[in-house]
Amino acid sequence: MRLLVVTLPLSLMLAACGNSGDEAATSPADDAALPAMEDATPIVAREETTIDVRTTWMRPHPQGRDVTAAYLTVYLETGNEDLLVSARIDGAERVEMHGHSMTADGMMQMRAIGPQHLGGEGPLVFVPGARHLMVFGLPPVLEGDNVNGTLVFQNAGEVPVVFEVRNAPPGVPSEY
Ligand SMILES: [Cu+2]
Repeated sequence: MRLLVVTLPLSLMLAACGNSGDEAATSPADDAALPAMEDATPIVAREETTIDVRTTWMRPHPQGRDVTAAYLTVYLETGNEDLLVSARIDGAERVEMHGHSMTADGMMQMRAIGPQHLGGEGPLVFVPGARHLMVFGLPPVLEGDNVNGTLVFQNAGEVPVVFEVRNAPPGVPSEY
């Protein structure tokens, strides 16, 4: 799997990822510095499931950028397990699932992650500063816009979602 890595001091990480400011910092040299982290796709039983997706929101594009981040929480409503394989957003060139990890020297890395398991461990949470969707090549969106997307699950198939464009997480005043 291709790795997309941004290494920044922790203090910059929220701004970098939430506001998508530093995707351009990625370089092959960063990849070489990465510890080996295999994205072995979990094996998930084939079964019928139903999925409930909540708290779907997306940040407005930072000025002059075409990269932003989107967030959501996925609940398994019926069934034992499923796998979130990928996500699409209407009008975007591509969407990657990203995660963060801390290196031994205290740097945060943001990297593309593989399919995400949904099951006994509770809901699959995508929030600022942690697992998130990175949205590339979407024409600029503004607070108040709604953007359609699709989550692709192994068992539940394609689940449509609507991302509300907000400056702050739902429930937090947007001056936050
Ligand atoms: Cu990211």
